[in-house]
Amino acid sequence: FAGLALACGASAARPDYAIRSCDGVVDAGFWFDRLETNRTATLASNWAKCFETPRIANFTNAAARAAGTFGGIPFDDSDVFKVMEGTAYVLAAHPDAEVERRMTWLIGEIAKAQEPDGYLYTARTLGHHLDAKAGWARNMMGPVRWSHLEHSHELYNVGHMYEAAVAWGAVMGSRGRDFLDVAVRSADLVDRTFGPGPTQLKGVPGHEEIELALVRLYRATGERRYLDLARFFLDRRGHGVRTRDGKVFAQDGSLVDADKAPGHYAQNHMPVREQREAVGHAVRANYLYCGMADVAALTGDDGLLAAVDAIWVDVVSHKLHINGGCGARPKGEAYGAAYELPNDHGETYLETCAAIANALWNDRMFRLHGEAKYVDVLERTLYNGFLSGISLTGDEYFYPNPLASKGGYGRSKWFNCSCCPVNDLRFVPQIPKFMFASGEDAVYWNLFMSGEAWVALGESTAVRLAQRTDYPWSGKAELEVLAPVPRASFTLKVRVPGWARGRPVPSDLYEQTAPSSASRVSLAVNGRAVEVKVGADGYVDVRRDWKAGDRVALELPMDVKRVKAHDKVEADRGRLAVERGPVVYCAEGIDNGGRAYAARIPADATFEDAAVTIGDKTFPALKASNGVVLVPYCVWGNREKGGELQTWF
Ligand code: FUB
Ligand code: ZN
Repeated sequence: FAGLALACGASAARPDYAIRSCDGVVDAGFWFDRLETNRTATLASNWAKCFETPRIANFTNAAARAAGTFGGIPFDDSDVFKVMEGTAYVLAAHPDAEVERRMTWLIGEIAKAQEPDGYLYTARTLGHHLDAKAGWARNMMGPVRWSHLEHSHELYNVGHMYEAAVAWGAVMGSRGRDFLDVAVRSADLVDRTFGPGPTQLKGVPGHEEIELALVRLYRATGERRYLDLARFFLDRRGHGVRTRDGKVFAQDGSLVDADKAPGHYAQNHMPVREQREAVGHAVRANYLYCGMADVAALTGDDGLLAAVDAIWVDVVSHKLHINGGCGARPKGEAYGAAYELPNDHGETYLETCAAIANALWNDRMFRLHGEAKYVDVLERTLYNGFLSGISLTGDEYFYPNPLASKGGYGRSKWFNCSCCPVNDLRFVPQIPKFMFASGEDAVYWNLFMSGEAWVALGESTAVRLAQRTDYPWSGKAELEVLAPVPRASFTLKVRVPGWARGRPVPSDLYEQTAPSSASRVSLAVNGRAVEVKVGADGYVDVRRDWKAGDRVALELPMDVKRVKAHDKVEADRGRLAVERGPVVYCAEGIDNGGRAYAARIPADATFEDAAVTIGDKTFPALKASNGVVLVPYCVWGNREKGGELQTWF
């Protein structure tokens, strides 16, 4: 690792993320239900749609070189890759010969669809760019390869392919080599084509994704060129647009209105190292920030680190919706200005993909810095603005996730541009890995979900941990040490969520109106109380020699909290939101006589426990003393389609 850091010309010794993720298995409770629904319903619905629409046919047609047969949008290839990535994760835990056969067949078709030099982009292979009747989708592509990168998604698509191939390789071992070979052929072509050399192209992907994917491919293959290429793409952004005093200038030197500046949409307005604010298309942005964190971690590049740290502060201080969603503006699916946080359907966006990318980014920020504030943002996103994106049946989806609606908005089975449903499929199986993490001499207990994991400590020690909890409906969670091998002297870092300490987000963007309930957090080891002294990193440290059978009991007070937004947030001014634990509550028309949008709850209302039944499940609800019924925001819209919604009262 030291050699690697030196070889990168690292400015600090940062050989990789300081903290490692752990593969966990969730086996009961809240997330188990969602994982099972993902496996049994979302997977099938995604595959069916990819077969019904031309998405998979585009690959089989490209494999047969059947020119003129392309259907859909050029970035539809990425939907298939995301489905394949999600399927790989599902198969890892639940082998299924039929699904494995389908994957193997499709990988074969993709390999045939790939052109001999490694180019893979079915729209061009099928000649869609030459089809005069093709309409707007044809204009997404330039006349020749890589000539219209702002919109072609040529690099974005293969980025998702690399992620799928790495996932498949991890599940299948040497039997997964075919897909990795496709990825390597593609990455080698991209590496030959783009780079600093005099004959190489200098363009950047209009939609980031390949940067983080190249890092994954580097990790899977050990091929250093892929990491260098990721860094090259990062460093090429913003080239040609000069900045002075924070102002943006066009290439001819004229001052440009920041919002209309060329490149803002794709974070291409200034070099990434100079960027300090989140701008533009939110999915692109959040994938970019993931790539910046990855490259910073692997190279010790402090310039990238400073930029991504500052952008994170900008998002959590000014641009994060209460549901953890990102991207306030429907136009351009983009981040808005500071405190521009509209709530209503049609006025806000909060794409499910942006929430997923936000979660992936915050996991990386946590692994860079080891602070619980990043997990607070991750958790808020998971339980609210991400999860709302999928129906409880697992086969209907939101693309935008508004916080209020006058009616008429509901989930759909699919979209023409269907990036979100396929992203859900690949993201849900990754959630268990956020449960625990490990540092050199510490285990981080980050998220509360029932399940087990092996946690590696250093190179030679592993600990098996299990947790049991009804979180997020109960604040009690119990951790059991199942197997320390061979020794287990380490610090258990117990996260005390910001919401339990009067700090719902790591900024002053939202605040609770009641005093902090931190004093009522309790922690015990083997039945003996431990002082709850939360460190500056957001954890209570419990250091001891751990042995099998040790038990840690955590209890977080699950009071109903009222939350107020910063005064500068016009959309929320004079309003309060209601939360309990990590869960944001909302009012739906169906529980409130059809009217929820204009529902009012007095600021001093009290709440009593209630329940709603959705399908065969019962969910906790709240009944305000003036009669308004609230349900967890993530389950809204599951009983009535197109009903009214309100989250800020
Ligand atoms: O451009 C590909 C995907 O389509 C984006 O990530 C989504 O926001 C949607 O625009
Ligand atoms: Zn999406």
